[in-house]
Formats: sequence, C-alpha cells, structure tokens
Amino acid sequence: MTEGDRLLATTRDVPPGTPRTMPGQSPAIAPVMTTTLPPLDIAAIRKDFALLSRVLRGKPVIYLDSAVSGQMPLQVIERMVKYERDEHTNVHRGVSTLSQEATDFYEAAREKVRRFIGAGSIREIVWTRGTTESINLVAQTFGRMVVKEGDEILLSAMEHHANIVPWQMLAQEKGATIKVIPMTDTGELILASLDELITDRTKIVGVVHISNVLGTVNPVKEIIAMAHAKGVPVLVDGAQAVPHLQVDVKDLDADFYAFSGHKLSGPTGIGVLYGKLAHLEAMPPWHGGGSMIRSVTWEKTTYLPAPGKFEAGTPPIAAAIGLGAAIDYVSALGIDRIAAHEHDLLLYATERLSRIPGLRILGSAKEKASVISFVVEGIHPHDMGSLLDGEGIVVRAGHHCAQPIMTRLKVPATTRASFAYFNTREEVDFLVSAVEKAIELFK
Ligand code: C6P
Repeated sequence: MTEGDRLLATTRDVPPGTPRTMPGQSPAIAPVMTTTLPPLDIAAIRKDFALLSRVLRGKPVIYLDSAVSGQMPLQVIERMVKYERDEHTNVHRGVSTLSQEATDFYEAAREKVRRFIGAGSIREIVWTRGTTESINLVAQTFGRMVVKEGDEILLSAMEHHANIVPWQMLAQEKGATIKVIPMTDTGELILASLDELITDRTKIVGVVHISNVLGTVNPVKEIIAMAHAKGVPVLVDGAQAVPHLQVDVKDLDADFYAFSGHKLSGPTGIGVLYGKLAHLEAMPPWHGGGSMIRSVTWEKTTYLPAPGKFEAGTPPIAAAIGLGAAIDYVSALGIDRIAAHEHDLLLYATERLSRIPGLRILGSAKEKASVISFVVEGIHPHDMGSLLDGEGIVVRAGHHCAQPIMTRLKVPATTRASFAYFNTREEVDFLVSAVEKAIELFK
C-alpha cells in the first residue's frame, strides 16, 4: 500500500487503491505524511461553530470560503467577550491592576504567536491589522531604506495584490523596477529562473507561501536559500499558509513573514509581521504617536525598541487576545491533523470535480493546499458563485485579489472553494451536486 493509499484508507469511506487524480491532471498532488495521528473529531469540532448550523435561503450553510476568512470557534469569541466584559482597559498604560492584567493577556498572545511560528524572540513579533498592513510596513520602512533608483524588487507570478501594490508604490517612488518569477501552467514557480532573476540590483524578494488562487505550496525554504546565497532578504506572505501547515520562520530563515488573524480562526483587525530582530532594529518607525516612543520633546522624539516602535496608538487588544485563543484552539487540534484532514478533502474534491465534463481546475501543483479554483465552460464564475449561493454553499467568485494570475492563466475570474478542518466529504458531495445542477440549468 502506498502512503497515499494509506492516507485514504485511514480517512473514512474511500477504499485503498481509489484513483486520486484524473487522467490529464499532472503532476499529481502529493499525499501528506501525517497519518499516524488519530483523525479529528469533526462532528465535535462543528459544534464550536454556530454559523455551521445556520440556514440560508432555506438551505443549511456549507462554508467553503475559509480562504477569504476563516470562521471563529465559540472559544475564541468567548475569550474576546470576556476581555471586553470583565477585563477591558488599555495596555502598556498606567499602574492599575486592570491595566497590568490586560497588558499581560495581550503580551501572552504575542508569546503564543512567537511559539506558533517558531520565532526566537517576542521582540520579533509586531502586531499589525493584517497581512496587507504587515507588507506595507516592510515596504515603507525596510523597503524605503534599502531600495534606491535603478534597483529591483523580485516578486512571484502568483502574488496577491497585498504583495504587489505596496512594492509598486515603492518602486514608483524610488525609480526601481519590479521583476517577476514566472510559473508553469500547472501553477508552480519556475525556480530555474531565479539564478538569472536575482541580480546585484535585487534588494528584496517577496513570495507567497501558499497561493490563495491555486493552492500551490511554494518551496519558500529553497527560494530563501537561493536569495540568501546572493545576499538578498526575503519577505514571505503567509496569509494562506499559517492555517494549514506548520510554519517555522527560523527553519525557513525568512527575513519577514506576514499573516492575518482572521484566516487562522481568529478575528479580523489583527495580524502579524515577523521580522528578524536585526532588520527590525535597523528599520525606522512607520506610524508615529503614543505608545511607540521613549521620550518626546518639541525638539526630538526617541523611539521604543522593536516591536514597540512599530505599534503606535491603542492596539486592537481584544483581537490580539482573540488571536492568542485561536492559536490555542488550532494547536489543540494539531496543525498536522488539520493538514491531513484538509488534504483528504482536497484529494476527494479534486477527484469528484475533475469528473464533471467541461469543468477545469486551475492549479495542480504537486504540493497543494485545500483550495480549488475552477472554471466551467459556458458559465461565468460569478454566475456559478451565485447559483451555489442559492444552494447555501458559500464560495468565492472573482479574481481573488490576484489579477496577474488571471491574466497569466487567461481567465477573467474563477470560482473558488476552500476547505477548513470543519468541512466534510458530505459537503464536498453537496458542492459537486450543486455544480452539476448549475451546469444542467445553463444547458
Ligand atoms: N486573501 C482571499 O479571498 P488581509 O486582507 O490583509 O487579511 O490579507 C490579504 C492577503 C494577502 N495574501 C494572501 C495570499 C491572501 O490570500 C490575502 C487575502 C483573501 O483570497 C481576501 S482577498
């Protein structure tokens, strides 16, 4: 029995030997190697998500849109309510017991993030509003510091706008150029091009860990090593990676790693920028105001050391504490078990959707996360999205804030289903039936 067969055999109802890819789908998605762990108790987990028992337009909600924003378990919501109801005050201000207690909870959440992503120090964890703000922070501080006229910024062909636009703004300001690492038709970056693309003018490489459109898991460790061999730092957009795989920023040797709380079973309005301490110490602050200073006179302001100097004003305290609770929640489930379950859903959904005539899945990278973008001949992805919505199935349709990928793949948009640890094969079956029904309707 192969490792892939073993995976399927341990996950409910697919017999060993069942083909996992359809003819013409190449290369095959690689199986994950985490099957010695007991599977997740999905029925119990689903009880933590009130939204999963909602009925929309007379149909039970099937939430297949975790890539746009993850659902929060009750434990996370309750932790935030507790802070707001029983513990609320500001942090890092005042000597009151309440303020010290709130500061402790808030800083404990920072420590949870540090441990979760394997950073060396809490001083390397900067709170932001999300991935987008984290990347803008790096572009506007580190980027402004190192990029000069005629320099190059290297990005990949599968970046989200969050890892394109801030760099374009910087390039415009500085007279620098954006270069792009190309990708194959199956949605894999062409690493052979890197040697030529990284020149002595390259000042930073920005690469997405997992593509929000294609699901491709990029070999960021390898890319970072190649860039470092030429002395170039790398920022990794980890928005779609932290919910699905164990991230270890030290092992990756990432210079910067950005992600959002709301895709990791946490709330909106909070995100993280990890940066190597040496970089953060060398970077100037970005936003000025209270909380980020050591001293202020009319003549001069001195700043706190990192991360404080990047955290001006009152932070989203409840959201930070909530993100800490989300990390506790997913850690208790186990990222490896989450990955195994989601991978099973990916294989199952890929196989079932691939059988539908006229349906084409975009992105068949060997290493792929539980995201399936597809197009159906003769049906606009928005129409497909609306028809699925009518069946209670929540997916995203559009360009997914990654228009350059659409241009590269010559499609205006896609319909995208993304799976989380609370989804089931039965929900995949509903998706497949609803897609078939939509196709019938359009005939
Ligand atoms: N992608 C999607 O539907 P923010 O909005 O800052 O939390 O995350 C931005 C972002 C950055 N990088 C990647 C790879 C992302 O997927 C996202 C958010 C959502 O795919 C909303 S556009």
